[in-house]
Amino acid sequence: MIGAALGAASAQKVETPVAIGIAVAQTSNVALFGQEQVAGAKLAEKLINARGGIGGTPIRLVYQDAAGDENSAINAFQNLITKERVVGIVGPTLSQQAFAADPIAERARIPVLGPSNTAKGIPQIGNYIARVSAPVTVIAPAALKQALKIDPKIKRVAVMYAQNDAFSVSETGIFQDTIKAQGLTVATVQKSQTTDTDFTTQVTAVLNAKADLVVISALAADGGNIIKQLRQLSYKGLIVGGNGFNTTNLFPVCQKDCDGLLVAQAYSPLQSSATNQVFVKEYRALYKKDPPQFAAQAYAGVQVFADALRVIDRKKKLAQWDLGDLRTELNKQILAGKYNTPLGELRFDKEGEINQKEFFVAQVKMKDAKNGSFVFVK
Ligand code: LEU
Repeated sequence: MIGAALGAASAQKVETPVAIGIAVAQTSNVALFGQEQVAGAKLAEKLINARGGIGGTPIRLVYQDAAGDENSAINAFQNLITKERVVGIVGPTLSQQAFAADPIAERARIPVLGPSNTAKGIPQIGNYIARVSAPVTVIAPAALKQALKIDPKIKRVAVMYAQNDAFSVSETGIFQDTIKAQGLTVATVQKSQTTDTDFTTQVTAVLNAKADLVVISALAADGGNIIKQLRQLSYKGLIVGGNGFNTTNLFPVCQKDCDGLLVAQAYSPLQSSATNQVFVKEYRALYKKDPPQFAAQAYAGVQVFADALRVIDRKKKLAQWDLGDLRTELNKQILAGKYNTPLGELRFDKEGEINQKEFFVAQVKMKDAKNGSFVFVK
């Protein structure tokens, strides 16, 4: 059996408890998001097993740190696939990493559920790749429209984005299209890197462009510093942040300057479904705070795997499956099913793109320098 660990999946039986891989950022700047994903996944494992797992067989989440870069994500995927022999993977955190690591899973025929990958083109990476994170195309416009509701006089919009990040590039494209479609002017487009810390040049250009709205696509550490420097150099208007701003881990970075930031949400603790209300209650009990979007999406990823496995297990007990066959069947079942998750009712189209109904917008309200919350405005 030791030798079999290195061999082809096709000669192996499924082990129990059923191993599901979690390959998200546990280290690096990207852990600002990954921490929330781990929290969501842990709660899913706890609740699923408390309810009898998969027809009596518990699930076991296997964590591999995918950090913030492509190589770490590739290594995490490889370990999960060949050493840990998981049935499927929830991960990685960034689209930038998904474009590098997902093809490995596709070649090995392991189903992947992207928990937070929102760039265009993720499900199209392969047949085994789906996501529970609504794409930029459906989510980005919401916050921009909310900004126009708050301030209908907005005319000139400055756009900023991290040019070394696939998701930020994808998201800014949608933001820019929406700005034009709303009859507004793109006053300037400023580029930065996710590793930058000084944005004086870009912020100065934004001020010179006399923008009355700034729309930013970046990750949390760089994005938080952009906000701070915009305010330090006296930018007074509204700011819309993209998906990379959707974490309270941003608050220690931009501190009181985070106040007023608008961010679209693919999840709300206020969403009224019974499934969500149970999730919110359990999340609060465990972590003493409301569940954030990235936790809810990671939870949904684990749940989709468990729900799909349950359907398969009813036909033939999981322990009797050949691992390779089960992975293929699981992929099919994921795409065929309908799921009542904290994100609402989910399905997938035949490419693995998520079909989700409800979206929200929240505005940051800072209580003091470091503490604040996302207040839902839509
Ligand atoms: N939505 C981002 C992406 O697709 C990741 C998120 C964690 C900010 O890369």
